[in-house]
Amino acid sequence: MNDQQKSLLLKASSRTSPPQGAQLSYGTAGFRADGSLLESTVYRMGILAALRSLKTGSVIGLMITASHNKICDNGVKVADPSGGMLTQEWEPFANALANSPDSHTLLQVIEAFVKMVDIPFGGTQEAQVLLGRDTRPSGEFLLEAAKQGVASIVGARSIDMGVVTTPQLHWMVRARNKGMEASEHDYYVQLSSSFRCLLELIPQGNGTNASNNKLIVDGADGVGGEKIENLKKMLSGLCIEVRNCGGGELNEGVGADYVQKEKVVPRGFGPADVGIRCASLDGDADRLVYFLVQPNSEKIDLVDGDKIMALFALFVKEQLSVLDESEDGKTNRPQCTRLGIVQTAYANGAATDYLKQLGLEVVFTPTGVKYLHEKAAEYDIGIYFEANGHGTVLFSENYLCWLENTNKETTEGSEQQKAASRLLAVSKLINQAVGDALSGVLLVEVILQHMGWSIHKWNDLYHDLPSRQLKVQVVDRSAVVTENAETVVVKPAGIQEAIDIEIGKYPKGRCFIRPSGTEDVIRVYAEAFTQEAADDLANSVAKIVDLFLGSGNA
Ligand code: G16
Repeated sequence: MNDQQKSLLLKASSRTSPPQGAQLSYGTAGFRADGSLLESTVYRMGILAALRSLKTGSVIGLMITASHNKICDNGVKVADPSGGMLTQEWEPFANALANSPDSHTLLQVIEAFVKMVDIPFGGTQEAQVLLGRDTRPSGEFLLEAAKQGVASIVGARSIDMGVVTTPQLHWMVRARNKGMEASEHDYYVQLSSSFRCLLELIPQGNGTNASNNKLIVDGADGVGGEKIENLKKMLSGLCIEVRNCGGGELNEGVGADYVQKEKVVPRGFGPADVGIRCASLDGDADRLVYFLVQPNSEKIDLVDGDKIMALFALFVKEQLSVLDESEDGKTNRPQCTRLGIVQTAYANGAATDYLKQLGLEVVFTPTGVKYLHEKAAEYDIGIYFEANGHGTVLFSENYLCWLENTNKETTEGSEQQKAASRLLAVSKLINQAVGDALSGVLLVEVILQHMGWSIHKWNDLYHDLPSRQLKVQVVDRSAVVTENAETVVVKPAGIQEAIDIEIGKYPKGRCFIRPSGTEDVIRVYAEAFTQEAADDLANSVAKIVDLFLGSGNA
């Protein structure tokens, strides 16, 4: 690093410092805290994104969002060249940057890291960072902080993509690095054209009637509602009504997180919606769940991320079995083709059993798209979903090449060619960078039409075991350390044994705890044979958490 760079960094970073006494940590999906505390963190992530761009020679993304969190919170997520989450190898550097107490320490941290990973400085290479934000009021000033962070690195420039969904920004980063057109309009064009292609490939006789084509979307009063309105203009074959489009408070009694955790109707929905297919996005539109309003009740029938995954898996499996048979009846598909299903401990036990009964390979990772995505990318086709509605379908480059060839080489209009075309269209429709509620909605809708299914038929694929999720406030959530994809607590000593004793009291009981990486709480998940038992199990384990780690409030 030359002197000009050093003095630029010192001068620019002396303007902001981290909030006193706060220990910032790169969590499940980047940093999250009250928006007013994040100026220095976002500024510093601007520096990190610019350095990452220099190191990789690729475009990097920086998204300002706190997704499902309450409106006063904000956060920052970094998108790597592939469009996926920032490589985990750089997370310790992100933590060190965010927590450097002053500009001199910050400079030392940067100098040491630049040397360690050998970042090319002062060359002709230009660093480029795409910036985006959701609709939170603190987003505007935090975006300025990000711009200044990028500008603190000589040769780096930021491009402001404005208010976008998180998956749109990730998609843009991926597209730019592949040399493709990457505006918001290009995103809508890709989604709508691949959706149309899948509609055209629906077997004759299938396809739902017009009255079944109505979908009501809850936009969580976030960025997704407006974006789905834009997408809608380019679609035919689907009637979408959007509610909670920004007029009310973000994520308050609305959105995918609320609907999935509370299992009640979101604001703006009611008895008139009974029988109609409904879907909820979260605040930055990277999660999607479906639901049905129950008659005479506040409750809903939830069709969560697990069930979306089951639908996608069935469709992909159906296409693979067609491809298995060549036109002369011999096996056609490459022997090595692997379809993998990735879940977390939050997956309902009934969902996992169902997927295994289909003969699918099911594996588990800790919570967090960064873990699921990495695992799913090991397969030719990897489908990952969290029960909370975050997920996608990944296709390996090799497998896509094979599909392209099959599409060209098989007889025009044959079943094999149609199956290959469908999978190719799915790979373009569903976001390859990260879970995306907008592309998820379109894939769900077209598969339901392909199958000729109502949401009821889809929901009946299997029946969820009753479950309950709770949050417990504790003094220090980092005191909880877990193993085995978060199913076993290894610290504090003795807590797992106490949880096991509770679980033993309930037939089909399952329960785990883990520290949240996006909120300052311990999460408790319980599953049992009846709703009452699941509630009791969750409540008694919440008391154990309070006893061991306590706030004294449980
Ligand atoms: C983020 C992650 C998800 C994770 C969720 C909750 O979602 O991307 O993978 O499931 O946080 O994480 P935790 O339980 O650690 O708080 P989002 O939609 O909030 O960005």
